[in-house]
Amino acid sequence: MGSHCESSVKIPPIKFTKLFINGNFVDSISGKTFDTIDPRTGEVITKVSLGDKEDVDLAVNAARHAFDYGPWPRMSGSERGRMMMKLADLIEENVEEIAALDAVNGGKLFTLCKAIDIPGAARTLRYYAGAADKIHGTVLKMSKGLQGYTLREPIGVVGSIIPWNFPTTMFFMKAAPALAAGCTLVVKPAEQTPLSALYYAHLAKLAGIPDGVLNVVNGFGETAGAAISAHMDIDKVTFTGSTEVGRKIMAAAAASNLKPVSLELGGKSPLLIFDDADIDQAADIAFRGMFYNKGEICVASSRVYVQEGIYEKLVKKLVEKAKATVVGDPFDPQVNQGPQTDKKQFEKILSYIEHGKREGATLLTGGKHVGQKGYYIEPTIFTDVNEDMIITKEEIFGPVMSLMKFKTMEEAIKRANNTTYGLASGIITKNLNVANTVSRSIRAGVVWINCYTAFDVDCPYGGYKMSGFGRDFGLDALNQYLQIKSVVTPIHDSPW
Ligand code: TXE
Repeated sequence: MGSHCESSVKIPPIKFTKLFINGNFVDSISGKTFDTIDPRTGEVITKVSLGDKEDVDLAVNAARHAFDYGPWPRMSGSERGRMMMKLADLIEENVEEIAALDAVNGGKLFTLCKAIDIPGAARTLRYYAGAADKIHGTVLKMSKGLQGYTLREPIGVVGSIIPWNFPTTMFFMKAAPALAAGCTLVVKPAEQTPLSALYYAHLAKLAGIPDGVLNVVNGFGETAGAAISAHMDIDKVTFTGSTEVGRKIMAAAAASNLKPVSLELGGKSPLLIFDDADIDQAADIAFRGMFYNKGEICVASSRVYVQEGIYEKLVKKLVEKAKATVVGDPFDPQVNQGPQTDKKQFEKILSYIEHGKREGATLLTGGKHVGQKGYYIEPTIFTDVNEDMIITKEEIFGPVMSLMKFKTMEEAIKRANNTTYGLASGIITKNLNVANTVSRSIRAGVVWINCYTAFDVDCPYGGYKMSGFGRDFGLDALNQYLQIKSVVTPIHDSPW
């Protein structure tokens, strides 16, 4: 395990720390702020305005007004698309600064934020910008002397409640299709990572997106988040986060105005590696699948099933990779794994590791925190585990892999499906028939064959079972921000 390196990149001054409502940065009504923390040290980066229910009300009023009377839903799709393209350009122009915000706020590797997350946001905006002028209904040749057509209209004011593991990706995964559809939004970033969201609000204004269309309210889940899910004037909520909070959001939506919700909740995703796999490639895929973004990724391949013929060799390779991982400052280009996002997650992960040891699993490598300060944890691999153990059942959301051995494809499918979750899965094999059979048998929203975490904006992604419902990315996501209106008219004396 590598050392805890020191930072070499200068953190830019933090420019935006207030709430963004109706096109302006404003203090919260209470005037209260909260500390946003640097997970490298546990120290305060800056204070950010603390939004509560009253601030959510203001933001919803602005979004409502912008939707009911403003130009955004009424302008042509190509005009909306043009502003979204402009926003994408502005993001790219500021990539260094935004990447530094996500790295210092979320403990994410600076180089990856710069190369993947932030350019990915621009790409997501452009994808949906291109779709904005292609939203149309169908003409219905009806029976009984009727003729009809459908309109696909924006659903209205969208509440977006997002987590901290991919602050940028999550922001645009929800906002880009909603904006393209003509919706207006109130976004609540996670309390751990508000900084890049505020930067995006600033850029949206520069791009010409009208006031009130995109509002950002920082705050905690039980207050600002709960106010969004229970709001009578929000027409849809999109959420990514824990299963527990997903339940609360759905209940609040049902108890208020029955707004539709889409939920992307956690996972405990299986990766099945068959005997015919190339061992080096399989080890790369499995390791990256689990330890990417320090295991704080909802699709993490946290249950790795290896066929018995290659099990010993693969275990050895994975342990070597874990030991070679440099854990340290996410700004250092030599570092492979930064700190966990916050103290709560850090403690939760360490307690799962202790639990695993108590349950009788064998700790092959890792298991300890790294350094004297900050939230660093060694890449950790357990073996001698089974599906009844807590560490194999529950989402740990940190750098902890469970490795298991299987004999037959049928056994692997059964064990892979032995989970309440169904977000993602993977298969590594050269046998096309095995790949096809397994991909049809696994109950999960994504199946990656001979790859893992292979995301792209044009590929829809979301959960089966308790991993939630609804899809982010792809044109399917756009549909979640649209509703269909049927228009019907009699047609008289037509011979057809
Ligand atoms: O999630 P929360 P937490 C999982 C992961 C992690 C666990 C807990 O296993 O260890 O959840 O993380 C807002 N009404 N995932 O506690 O609380 C909150 O402010 C409305 C998986 O951080 O679900 C934040 O903006 N909103 C996951 C967002 O919900 C509420 C990503 C997510 O926080 C709320 C993150 C409430 N009552 C965690 N309470 C994934 N699927 O990628 C909280 N929030």
